Amino acid sequence: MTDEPGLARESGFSVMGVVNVTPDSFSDGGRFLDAHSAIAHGRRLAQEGADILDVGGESTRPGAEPVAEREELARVVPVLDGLAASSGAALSIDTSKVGVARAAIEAGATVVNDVTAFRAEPELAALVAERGVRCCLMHMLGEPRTMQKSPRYGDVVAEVKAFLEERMAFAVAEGVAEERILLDPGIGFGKTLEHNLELLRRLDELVAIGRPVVVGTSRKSFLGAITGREVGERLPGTIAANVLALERGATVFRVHEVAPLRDALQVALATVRPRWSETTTT
Ligand code: HH2
Repeated sequence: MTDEPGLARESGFSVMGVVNVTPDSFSDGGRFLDAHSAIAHGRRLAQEGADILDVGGESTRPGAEPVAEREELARVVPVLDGLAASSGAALSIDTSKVGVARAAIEAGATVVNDVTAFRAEPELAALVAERGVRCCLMHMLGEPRTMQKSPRYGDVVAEVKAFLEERMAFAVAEGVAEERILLDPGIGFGKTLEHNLELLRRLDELVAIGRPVVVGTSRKSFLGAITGREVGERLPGTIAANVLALERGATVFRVHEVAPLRDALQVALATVRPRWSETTTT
């Protein structure tokens, strides 16, 4: 953990609330497409205890079509403006485009969450370096349009780890301070059910890289594959996956429902790392 806003909760973990301003996101597409409802949703998540709000204007669900930069900007900038003025949470921009990230940073974003880890637009690394913001580098095999078409690995954890180390080295070579980098295994991004479970089971191997690990399991299809639940009924599965990730050392949790996750993570953390409960209970 660092001492930066949004990551330095006394509680020992950070919750990243998802604010999708898209017509087609896999679990909440179209619900918050107009800026007013997206801002109201983000505020609500912040009130529930989100440390970071991750604002996205392009869906990355399997099969999603790319969005033009102008459209992505029109979706996210008003929402970031509104949340910067009123939410009190740190703001993250979920984008792979340097133009969108630049405008988002102008509007107050201090985290660039790039699911391509600077592969789509490598110049994004220099922007992150120059502005001194944080970045989240995520693993994805292939690209959203095709990533779920028979993904294959030898050792999924070793390959994801090598990828994240290589991307981190690239970012650092571009001038990004190492302490501003977060890493994410990319649950559901070019992975089968078994790959996702193996990554969660051995998450400590990614934590060993030495940077905060972000996990995004919320409502994802691997939970549906196990439980048979529809996308809106996957909160219990989401909680289980996040609690296990916390136990293995993840510190940032990207979720659609903040309040129940906070409670679950607080209890889990008090159990596995008792020193945290000493500092947060009276
Ligand atoms: N998952 C999604 C999007 N962005 N970013 C990170 N760092 N980690 C993730 O696991 C992750 C992410 C997909 O979830 P969602 O935003 O709900 O859906 P969509 O991409 O369809 O908008």
